[in-house]
Amino acid sequence: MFEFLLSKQFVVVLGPAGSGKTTLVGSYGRWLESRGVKVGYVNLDPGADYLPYKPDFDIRKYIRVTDVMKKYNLGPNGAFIKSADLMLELGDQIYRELVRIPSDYVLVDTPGQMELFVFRENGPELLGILKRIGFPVAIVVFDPLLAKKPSDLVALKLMATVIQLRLDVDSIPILNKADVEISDEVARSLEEELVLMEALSREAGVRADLAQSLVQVMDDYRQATRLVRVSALSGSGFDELYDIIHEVYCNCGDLT
Ligand SMILES: Nc1nc2c(ncn2[C@@H]2O[C@H](COP(=O)(O)OP(=O)(O)O)[C@@H](O)[C@H]2O)c(=O)[nH]1
Ligand SMILES: [Mg+2]
Repeated sequence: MFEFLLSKQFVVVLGPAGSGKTTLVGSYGRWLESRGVKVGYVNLDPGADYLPYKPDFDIRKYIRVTDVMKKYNLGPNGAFIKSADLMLELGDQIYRELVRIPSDYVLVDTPGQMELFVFRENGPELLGILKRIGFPVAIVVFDPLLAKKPSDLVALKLMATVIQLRLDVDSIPILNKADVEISDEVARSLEEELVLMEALSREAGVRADLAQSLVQVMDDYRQATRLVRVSALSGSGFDELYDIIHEVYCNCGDLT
């Protein structure tokens, strides 16, 4: 099951604040290690407090949000934006340090404020660095709070698609916190696209049509269309997560 490629694989973990990125990097990394994979860890969140893993590269060595607040006399929001821009100046340094990580499988934790990483320049810049070193793939972690109704699932897949477009990297949307209950309808819609389409047709107004059309478009253009459920706390779903990441890497599986 665990094959090794010649070049480094980077699994870049993205997602909204609080979705469980940092927890997942720690627990998925331990899960891989317990199966004999030598895992490297990268923290790119300058605002991180506690990390449940030992980073091989930690952006906080160069940039800390609390220091940026003081140095530039900024509030938290301004300091996060400034930190994102300061990261850009560290490109060569980051490249040199990432190349030296002695693992072929590297998990990359990203800033809580996903939009700063994706919509400013540091995200695309970082992905460019990773592509010079090896093969990045993005997993986009969502909280089940964002999956109350079937059209929410379409919105989540669409967000992952936007990330794919913006960062030019294959992205895999996943629903974390599988221990938190979701409605039966949403759970069945996750399993079966026909159920999803049928559920969408019952939603009100323009949203139903829009969501159904988006599903069609994403089926045509995305590699991974199924939404994997995992729990970063219990480790449930990690087998499936590993498989889907692997399928995207080798572009060989049936992901629908
Ligand atoms: N119930 C539950 N909570 C989780 C899970 N994964 C993470 N969390 C919690 O979600 C919160 C945010 O997690 P964190 O990893 O810091 O999110 P990040 O901001 O995306 O890095 C923490 O309180 C975690 O304990 C999970 O699988 N289940
Ligand atoms: Mg985090």
